[in-house]
Amino acid sequence: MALDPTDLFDIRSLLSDEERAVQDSVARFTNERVLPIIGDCFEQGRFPRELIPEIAAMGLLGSSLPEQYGCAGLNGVSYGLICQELERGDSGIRSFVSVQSSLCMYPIFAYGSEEQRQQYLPAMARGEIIGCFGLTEPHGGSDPANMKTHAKRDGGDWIINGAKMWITNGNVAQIAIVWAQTEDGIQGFIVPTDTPGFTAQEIHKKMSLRASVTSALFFDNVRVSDAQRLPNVRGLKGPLGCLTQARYGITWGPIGAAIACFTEATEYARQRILFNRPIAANQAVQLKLADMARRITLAQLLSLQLGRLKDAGTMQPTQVSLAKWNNVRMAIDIAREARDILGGAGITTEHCPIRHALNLESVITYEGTETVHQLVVGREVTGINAF
Ligand code: TGC
Ligand code: FAD
Repeated sequence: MALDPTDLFDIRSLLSDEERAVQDSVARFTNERVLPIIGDCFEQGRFPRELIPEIAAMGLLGSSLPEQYGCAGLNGVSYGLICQELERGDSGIRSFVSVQSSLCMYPIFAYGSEEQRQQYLPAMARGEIIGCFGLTEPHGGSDPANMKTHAKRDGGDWIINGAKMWITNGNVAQIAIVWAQTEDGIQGFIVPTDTPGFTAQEIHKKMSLRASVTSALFFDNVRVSDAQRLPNVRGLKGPLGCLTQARYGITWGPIGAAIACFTEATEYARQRILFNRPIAANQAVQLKLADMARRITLAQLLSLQLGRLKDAGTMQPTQVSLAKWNNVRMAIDIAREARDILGGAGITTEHCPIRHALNLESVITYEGTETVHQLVVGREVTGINAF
């Protein structure tokens, strides 16, 4: 029996019926709603906001959070498959869902008060309130411990000053989860984006993640009440805990981007006739395609096992770092190689590899650069901190 080139080890057979159903419904959404428009969105530098209600109606926002907050209550593997199928469309669509789910809803769920959960989570699951996550600052994102943005107590309020940089959804969001230095260490605040003193400025001229909104945030004496502070976490482990959730999803997403590029390159290579035969008949091209299939298979196995560890409650941040490093590197290499197999045709957005390759330049940088994740793994295996 012929094998599925995008699932050579029949990893789908390891999924539950529910996980397969989630994957199929998101795959359908990507095929029918994302793929027909995404090349134009990328070219125009436009995030397709019109998809938000459908994404919400499918239960993709905060999908792993409990049903009592209006969320789908899915497991970690299902969340991973959602990321994979969305990023098969475009990293920008997956980014939107990652930020809303893992970086905004998750901290409200994990570190927020019950009132905050009730106030925000159901509306965020419905897509009526969109969030952004402000951790990175202009002077350097890899070292968030060196944060300059600060919040000072003023009676029952807090006054926030500072700036954040490269913030996904910044100009789309109604609330920002803002991490700020306080007298008691780093704390998180839910800041409505219409609060006086808050400004979001969209970043233009991007050559990557063009179908996503990226912004700089400025805080000029932004006053929020203590009820807007996330009460149940202090210190860098707050934002890093959110990053672990989002990075987990990002280990899956690039598998989708890689599958899209691999599929397009394979079809093209079978049809493109040069020297009187398809270019796929050349050993040099087959080696490239076989290597893509090998690397995709390994990444799929890595993420599935990571998801099973997550669902068992034993997943460790170092494991997430290794998988983020491996899977994003796998995808960016495949996207570039696929672009090459398409020759000149590969440089236009008529074909997906160049768009994915450019997007993956962001994915390999955000949520911890490749080097940061290599050093996390290096620290684990040597016991020596190289940061
Ligand atoms: P260290 O000072 O040792 O630890 C501080 C505390 O945090 C705990 N911790 C973690 N907790 C949960 N998850 C993790 N991954 C954690 N890593 C550390 C740690 O146990 C400690 O807790 P405690 O109780 O002892 O205080 O910090 P470190 O040396 O581990 O961190 C250094 C380093 C470089 C790894 C870290 O700063 C880092 O990861 N830097 C990269 C920053 C980053 O990834 N920024 C991403 C910004 S958000 C983003 O990019 C969104 S893009 C989204 C999209 O559009 O899809
Ligand atoms: P820097 O930290 O300045 O790093 C520059 C270079 O130095 C990198 O190559 C890095 O690997 C290297 N380096 C740093 N430290 C070391 C070391 N110790 N040893 C060796 N090499 C080192 N942030 C958010 O908070 N929220 C968001 O929603 C968000 N969305 C983003 C969306 C996009 C499209 C992009 C591009 C970024 C986004 N980010 C977001 C920011 C992202 O997390 C940061 O870009 C990333 O953490 C790296 O920070 P930096 O850009 O300041 O690079």
